[in-house]
This record gives sequence, C-alpha cells and structure tokens, in this order.
Amino acid sequence: MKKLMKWIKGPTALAALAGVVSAAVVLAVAELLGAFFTSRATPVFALGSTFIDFTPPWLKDFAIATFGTNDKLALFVGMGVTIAILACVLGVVAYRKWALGVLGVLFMGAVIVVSVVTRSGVKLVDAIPSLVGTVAGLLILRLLISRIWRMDSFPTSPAGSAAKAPERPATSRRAFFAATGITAVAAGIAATGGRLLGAARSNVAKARDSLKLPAPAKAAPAIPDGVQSPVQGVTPWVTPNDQFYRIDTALSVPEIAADEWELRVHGMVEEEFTMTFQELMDADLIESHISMTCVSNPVGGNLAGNAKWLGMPIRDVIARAKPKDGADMVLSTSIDGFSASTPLEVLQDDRDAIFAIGMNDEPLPLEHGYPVRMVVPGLYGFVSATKWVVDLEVTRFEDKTSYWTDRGWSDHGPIKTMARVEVPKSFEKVKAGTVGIGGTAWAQTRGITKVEIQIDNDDWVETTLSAEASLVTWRQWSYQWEATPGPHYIKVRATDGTGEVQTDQRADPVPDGASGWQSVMVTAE
Ligand SMILES: Nc1nc2c(c(=O)[nH]1)N[C@H]1C(S)=C(S)[C@@H](COP(=O)(O)O)O[C@H]1N2
Ligand SMILES: [Mo]
Repeated sequence: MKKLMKWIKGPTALAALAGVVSAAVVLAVAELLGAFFTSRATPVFALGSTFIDFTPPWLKDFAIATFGTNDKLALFVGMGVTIAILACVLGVVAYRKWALGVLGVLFMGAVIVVSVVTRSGVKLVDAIPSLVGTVAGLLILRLLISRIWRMDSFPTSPAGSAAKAPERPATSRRAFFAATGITAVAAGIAATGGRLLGAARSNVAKARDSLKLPAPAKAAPAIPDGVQSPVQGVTPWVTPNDQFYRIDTALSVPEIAADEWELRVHGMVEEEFTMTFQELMDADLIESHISMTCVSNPVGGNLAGNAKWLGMPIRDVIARAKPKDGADMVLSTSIDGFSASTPLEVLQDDRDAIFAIGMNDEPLPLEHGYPVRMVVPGLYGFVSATKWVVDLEVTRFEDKTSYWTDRGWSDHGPIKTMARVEVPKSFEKVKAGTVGIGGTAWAQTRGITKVEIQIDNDDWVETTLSAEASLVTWRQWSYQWEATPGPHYIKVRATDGTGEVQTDQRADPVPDGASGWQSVMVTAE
C-alpha cells in the first residue's frame, strides 16, 4: 500500500499521465482538423475500422453475439483502454529515455497514418490531420515530461535530463498538474468541436431529409388485413426504420451525396457503364415488402426486420450490362470497402432484388445505406444487402471472394426457415389461465405454411397463422394456451412452402446461419 502511494506520487505515474494526455492531444487535434477532410478518416474511426478488419472471425462473432448491436460501443471502449495503456507506457519510456519515447510516438503516429490512408475511399491528404495530431502530441509530451524532469522533488530524475534544461527553474508538482489539466480540457474541447464541426459541415443528412422520392412504376401490393399477430407485444409486422436492426462494419456511417453517387457496373459483361442517382430515380421503380435477416442472428434472435423498399430491379441493371457466359457471381462493393458475393442467377430471376433508395416511404436512412443499397429477398444480408453500394462487378465465385467469405463464412447464403416466440418472453412469469403466445416466422422466397408449438412434452400443436403478404415477407402466428401453475417450456418450429419442417439440428451462425428450435421457459402462477 505504502509502495503504491509512493509510486502514485512518484515520477513514473506522472510520466504515465503525461503519456495519456499527449495521446488525447493526438486524437483531439486530428479530430478537429478531420472535420475538414473525409469524414471517416479521423484516427479514431480509421484505427477502429482497421481493428475490425483484422479482428479474427471468432472474436468478431463473439462481439456480435455478446454485445449485439452495441458491438461498436464495445469496440470503442476496448480501443480506448488499449490506447490509454500504450500511452502510459510511452509516457514512462519518454521520461526515462526521451529519444526512445519519440521513436515510440512516431511509430504510433505511423500506425495511425497507415490505418487512415489504407481505408477505402480515403485520399492521401486525409493523412494530414493524423500527422499534425502526432506532432502536436509529441510537443505536448515534451512539455509535460520536461516539467517532471525539472521537479525538484525528484532528485532521482534520470541523469542527463538536468543537462537538457540546466538553466530552467525547477517546477512544482502543482505546475505540472495545471499544465496537464489545461491540456486535457483543451483536448476535450478540440475533440468535441471537431465532432460538431464535422456534423455541421455535412450536408448529406440535410439533403437526405429533403429528397423527394419518385412514385413507383409498380406499387407494393396492399398489405392484407390480419398480417399482425393478435397477441399483444408481438413485433410490428412492418419494422419502423428507427427500430430496424443495424449490422455493418462501418464505425462511422459513410456520407455520400446523392448527386455524387455513381454505380460502376463492370467485369464479365458486354457493356460496362456507370449509373448516376438521377438515372436510378428516373428508372421504372418497384416497391416491395421484403423481410431481411442477418446470418449472425441466433435462434430466437432479433436481427431481422421487414420493410417496404422502393428501388430499381437489379435484374434491369444486369440486363443492360449483358453478362458474359461463365459468369456466376456478382460482387457488390460499398464505398467503405465492404463487399458481398451474390449468385448471378438470384439477381436475374423474377424475385424483386432491388437497388433500394426508399425504406418505408422515406429515403434510406444514412445507417441503412443512403443513398443506395441492395436488398435481395431470400439471402442473408452478408451475401446480398450491400449498403452504400458503389461498385458492381459481374464475375465468378471461382475468381473472387468477398468481405465475409474471406473470413470463413459460406459463399452462398439462403435464409434458413426460422420461427420465434416473442410473447411470452423467456423466463417471464405469466398468470395461470389463458395466455396468448405469439411470434414471427420466416423462410423468405419459400413462405411459411405452418407454425407449431410444443408445450412441455405434449404433442406438437398447430398455431393460428396470421395473413400472408408474400413469400418474401415474414409471417406471424398466435396461440391461446391454457397455462397450469408451474414452470413450462414452449418450443416452436415452422414449416416452409416446400413442406420442409424447420430442422431441430442445432447450428451456430457460422458459417451459414443458425438453426434449431427455440425453447422458452415461462412460469405460470
Ligand atoms: N456496406 C455494408 N453493407 C452491409 C454490411 C456491411 O457491413 N457494410 N453488412 C451486411 C449485413 S451482414 C447485413 S445483415 C445487412 C444489414 O442491413 P441493415 O443494417 O440495414 O439491417 O447489411 C449488409 N450490408
Ligand atoms: Mo448480417
């Protein structure tokens, strides 16, 4: 304990603190200047994105499974802790051996610059904020460390340091803390200012809000009455945009001005071309309710949503390009480097695979791919639903791979039949007597023809299906259950339009989607 107190009061702890404050200066200065450069190019986002790309798949799966849609927050916290620890070490090193400390800081600066300029869609000049930030951090580190050297209370300061500042007066601990405090506050202001400035300089959100969507050439069929499960608390049949799950590798949402957006179509095609946003708006658009699902969705999970999408059929774009013989895959790439490999035939058949510009009667929200994303009925998002899409290459599975297939996930991703109990919730206590059970099931492109539940070890019983809107939308169900007091297990399974019963074979999400029957425990009392 005494030793710890002594250490905290000693130069090592002060040097570590100087390191942390200097690191904050690096990031804050870069953040402030970054407001004037590409929005995803500040060190924090670039480092985070690089970290995501180099994260081993098991860790990424773990992060999504553990933190779900909070995975990004978890990443930032983890990154913050890592940076703080490194900064402590660098501070101490700089105190003991300044030249070594400088080398360390320069190395870290280089790591930041490399991670910035290697992001896709980022220009070389985008390294400027990080470079200036690193220099500023180094200056601050020098300033703070030299104060520690000059503290008269540390007669044991390393030899040679006195020689560095012989004629300078000795400083006090109080002066050191004042300098550190002022720097920390200034860094905080700079970082906040940078974020605010960046947001104010971004016109993309404003342009999105004022974008008028064209009327579709083919409107979505009216939603039949009775698609919603009558059981209270079941998910809304149409998922509101702000409740739609979000999964992507983008730490900071890409901002693309619609009038600068272009889709490059190339590869194994007779005709290469680029398409502008205006061309897309002027095309024959269709509107369609389509349920999307993430391959990372665990059995019973909520990484699925249903929306009304407005967009141009992808088959029209493919037809214009005229694929050459032998092509069997379309690689779509987003502005931030994510890519998906989709079977060519899926984009050519009569399902409504679209380049979407509208979601539930609004322009796409920025997080869901503004200005243009892909939506492909029947396939998991990781092989089809590229947001912020800017490049379409017709190619072959043999020749090209994509973001997730490079990381061990399957290269074909049809959505597996899945039923979920939403009410009552697992471990919920319900009143004995009549209890409404309800939920949602999906098997996009095949449809749902039956949902059964099994209570405890009784026989499987058929539930009442809600109305079906189409084969590419999810379908809800309900059941009135006479609950006797005590604990009960409710299992659920669906049958798809081909007559196949959802498998009870348990599988993890990796590599091609989870399977198995969900089972929830409820207690009636
Ligand atoms: N650019 C980009 N598009 C992407 C992804 C991504 O990481 N980056 N993730 C995909 C995955 S895994 C899914 S499940 C869907 C999710 O779309 P949503 O966030 O709009 O629900 O987007 C797909 N499109
Ligand atoms: Mo996904």
